Amino acid sequence: MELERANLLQIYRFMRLTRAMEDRIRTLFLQGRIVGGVYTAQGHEATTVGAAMTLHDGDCIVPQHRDLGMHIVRRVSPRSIMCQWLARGNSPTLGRDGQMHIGDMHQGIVPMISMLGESLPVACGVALTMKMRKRSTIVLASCGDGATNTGSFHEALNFAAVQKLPLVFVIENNGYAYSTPTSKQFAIQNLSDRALAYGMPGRSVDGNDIFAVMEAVEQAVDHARSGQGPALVECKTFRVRGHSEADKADYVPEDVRAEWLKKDPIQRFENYLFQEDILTEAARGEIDAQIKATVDDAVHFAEQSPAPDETTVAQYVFAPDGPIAIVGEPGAENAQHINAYDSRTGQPFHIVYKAEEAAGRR
Ligand SMILES: Cc1ncc(C[n+]2csc(CCOP(=O)(O)OP(=O)(O)O)c2C)c(N)n1
Repeated sequence: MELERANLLQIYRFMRLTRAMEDRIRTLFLQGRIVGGVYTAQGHEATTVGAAMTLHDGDCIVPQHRDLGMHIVRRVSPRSIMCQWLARGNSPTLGRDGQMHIGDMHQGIVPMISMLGESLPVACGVALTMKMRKRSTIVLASCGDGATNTGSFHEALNFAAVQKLPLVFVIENNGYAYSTPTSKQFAIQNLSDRALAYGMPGRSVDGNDIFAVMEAVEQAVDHARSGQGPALVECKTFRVRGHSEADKADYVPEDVRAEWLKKDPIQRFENYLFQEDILTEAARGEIDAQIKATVDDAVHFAEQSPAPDETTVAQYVFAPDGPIAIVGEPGAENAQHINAYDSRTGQPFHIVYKAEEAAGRR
């Protein structure tokens, strides 16, 4: 993949912003300003940002709980993300959730399902829709190594392969599912072997190397977009912090941690940019300042935003009666999800079917 200097710097900014947002989220948690759990992905930035960078506008992502980097690449605003973590009334979930369980069909982001693996059959459904509508768009769905041991993961891979869906699976193998190491989860070396078993190409790459991730995911995306069906990429990475901020991760042997810390994805990419004279000390200083200003603004905006209105607590909890369907193309300007609410107005979408369309859909 040939990348312009400007693109490389943009990728660097996305990775840095992802980490800076998470650092601030942790601080807010320690200050008691964020309630609930905080799940971060320090160390995953090459995987999350690199994978999302390979997509086109109109493609769809189905991210998981550690994929803040994918949301950043898809231009979800830091203000909106901070409102979500601080559970403000104008957050994407209108204050009903305080983690990365967010999505926006206008931006082609399907909100994750908290139960591990369950988002993957949904990703199949979105990809099947694209295929049936003869679109050139694809879906990229991610999950952790732990999620690959659920039945839904295997059903999704099988279904996607049989149906030749335009779907790319990205596994973020960070060595642990909570405290369970991969050696206690499965008896194979590479999770990409599972792809081969279902009849789709699979590759395993260094998930801390942005170039390796982008090259492999781009190949998988090209495969899916060209109508040849799904593909899988396993990105081997490391979660530097605990499963959540409540977890000290003392089950990770010190030598394992030390080895991975030497391979920090942002530091590696930054070294490359300096070596190639793409980044200078002055430019890095400017980027530092821009990122700090963006994060400060997001926190300020969220803190000024209203708390959720308690009189609406029972609203938006249950699906409205009627058919559940995506109207329009996922990721397209006109995409609407009948079970979703517009985060800007807090109003449910009003879906009006034309009679003949409704007949065709049911
Ligand atoms: C079916 C199911 N079991 C358990 C959980 C609780 N849980 C949430 S994240 C997690 C660890 C997931 O590990 P992995 O899939 O490797 O992703 P990682 O958190 O390491 O990125 C667990 C056990 C859950 N959400 N769903």
